[in-house]
Amino acid sequence: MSRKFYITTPIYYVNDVPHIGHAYTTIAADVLARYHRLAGDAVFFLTGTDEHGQKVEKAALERGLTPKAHADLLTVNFQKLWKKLEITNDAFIRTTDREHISVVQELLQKLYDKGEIERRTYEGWYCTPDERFWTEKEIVDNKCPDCGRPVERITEDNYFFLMSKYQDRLVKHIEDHPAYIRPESRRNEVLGFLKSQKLGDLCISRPKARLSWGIELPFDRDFVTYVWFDALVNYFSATRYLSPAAEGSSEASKREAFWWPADHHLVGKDILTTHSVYWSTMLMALGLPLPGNIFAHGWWTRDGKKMSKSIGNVIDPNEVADAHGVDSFRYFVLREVPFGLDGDFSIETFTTRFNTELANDLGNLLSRVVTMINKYFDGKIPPASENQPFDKELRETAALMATKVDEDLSALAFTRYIQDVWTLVTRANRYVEENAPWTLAKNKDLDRLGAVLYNLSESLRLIALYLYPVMPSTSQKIWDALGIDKKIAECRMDTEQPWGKLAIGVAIQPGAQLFPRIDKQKNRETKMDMPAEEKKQPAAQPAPTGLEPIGIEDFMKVDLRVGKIISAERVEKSEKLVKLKVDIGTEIPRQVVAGIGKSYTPEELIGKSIVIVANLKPAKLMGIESQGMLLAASNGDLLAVATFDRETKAGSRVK
Ligand code: ME8
Repeated sequence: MSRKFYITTPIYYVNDVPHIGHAYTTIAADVLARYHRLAGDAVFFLTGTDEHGQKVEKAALERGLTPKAHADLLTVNFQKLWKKLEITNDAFIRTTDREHISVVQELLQKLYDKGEIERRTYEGWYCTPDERFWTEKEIVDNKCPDCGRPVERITEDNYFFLMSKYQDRLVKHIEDHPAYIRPESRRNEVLGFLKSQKLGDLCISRPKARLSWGIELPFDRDFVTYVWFDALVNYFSATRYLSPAAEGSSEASKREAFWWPADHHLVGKDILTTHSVYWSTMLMALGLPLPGNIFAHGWWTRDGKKMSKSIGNVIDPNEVADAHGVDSFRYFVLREVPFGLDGDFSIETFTTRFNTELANDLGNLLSRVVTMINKYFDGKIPPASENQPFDKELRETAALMATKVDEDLSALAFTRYIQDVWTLVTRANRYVEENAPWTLAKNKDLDRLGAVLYNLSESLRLIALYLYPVMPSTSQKIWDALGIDKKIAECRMDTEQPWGKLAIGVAIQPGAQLFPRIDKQKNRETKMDMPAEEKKQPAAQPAPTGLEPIGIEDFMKVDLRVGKIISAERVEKSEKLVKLKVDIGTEIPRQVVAGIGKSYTPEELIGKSIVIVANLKPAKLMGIESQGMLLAASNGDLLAVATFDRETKAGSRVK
């Protein structure tokens, strides 16, 4: 029976385009998944998108889309990026999946029936963008202590998960399981917090009147569940319907039992509390086993600054990968910063690592070896006929690397892992100097030259095997170049590990240079190392929406019409939605439901000439059909509806 290995990334919000931070967690998870597959384990690697809640609803509204239509569009950005970065996730979960929703409701009902959820009246300060309540003591000048935006006083009934009663059990679990929260500094932080403060209960509902975009509570249809309750459950729900079959059986309960609990949840330090406190106590209340480990890695900045769309300094992984290759990007993010610490991305450091470590150390090693095999051995792997002290040292370095890397990855120490593989790269380069193969060639000592080149080729075979989880394409290229007719992805580490597996006499297949050096000029041309301000202008055109540019023919598919608002009324139980009747020149006016109720009174709207998307498929908002959409711009919290500066006829086309 194979060992199982279940690894997850956070599910990312579909309110923005993916950036280096999202790529970082996902690449790290991919390296572990690939390594464990090589080790022969049964692997389940899960990633996905978090699609409910206020943030997503707001982002959708700003684009004038329904939340689902918006999520459908943005989730593709993540899926495409993962494909490009050669991420081998076994499944991609979306929290709008029917099966996920049903598991969330099942678990909510179970907790409710067990008395773990209670209805209470709650009064507090609410930060809408962050979707959370704050106490009087926590707010600063009527503003959210986290994001600095104004908070609102809200009194409402809500449902609470009785989290506080699990405080002691959670402390004990963390203390008894030293690997539960990693790295150590984060574990101490969580323990420090849990030991010094009283844990509150967790409000896990939102009244539909305030937020409709969420999973309905099965025991009270006036509420949806808090987005974090929904999101965290993804790790569990996926085992039922997205996991690989468990030992031949695809039955949901068998799969759940086989895969749950996860071995690692990889997360950024920003969401450690939700995972270590909310998720752990939710699982305790449900009577489910806790994951093996929650690893909170550090935060990436750009040239020492926080990345933000408004500054224009966000690193787009697509851009780096397109300019310099996927593998070098994967290599850099894991090599540069020890997993767990904060890191800074600068194109200068990227270029230096690329040119010295990838182009010089590794790329040149391969090209020297294959060039000489071509020249002196007719392009065939020469026999290893001798055994001299340097040879022994090289083999010992390879053996030592093999024992160390396993420990490194068990500790999620990616940087150390790469460094340990590099001890063989460095040793092999020294071996070249020590043996001076060009002198051997000049002296016609072909026996020794053959042995030297065999040992170097064999070292490269092993380097590629171990680098494969980090740099899959490069590693395969090295094997191809050495004439090894196998896919690393289909190999087993233990069979490939022994020294001497490289077949003698096989024709090598030299390919293109692995890592052509980057010159600074090229970076400038691709705008990768320009200061953020300089770069912002030209990049800004298609970037703000995160959507791909379209041609005029696509734009013309949107039927925009002048619409005159003839009636307007608020939708019951909603602060935001307004039901409009709009004359668009047709016999029957259109009914349009728009989320502009916080910015306009119905009276203000009547008589306005606005822009309507007239060929949008009808959608239901809080059960009311909307037969079109109006255009509006977001201006902070206030929306501004697009109107005309001259009298226009209802129904005229807007182009
Ligand atoms: O928090 N540096 O989603 P999210 C390093 N949907 N990592 C970064 C980063 C940065 N600058 N920026 C983002 C959510 N990340 C929730 C998660 S899970 C049940 C729900 C990575 O789109 C990092 O992994 O805001 C971080 O934890 C995650 O993206 C947050 O992604």
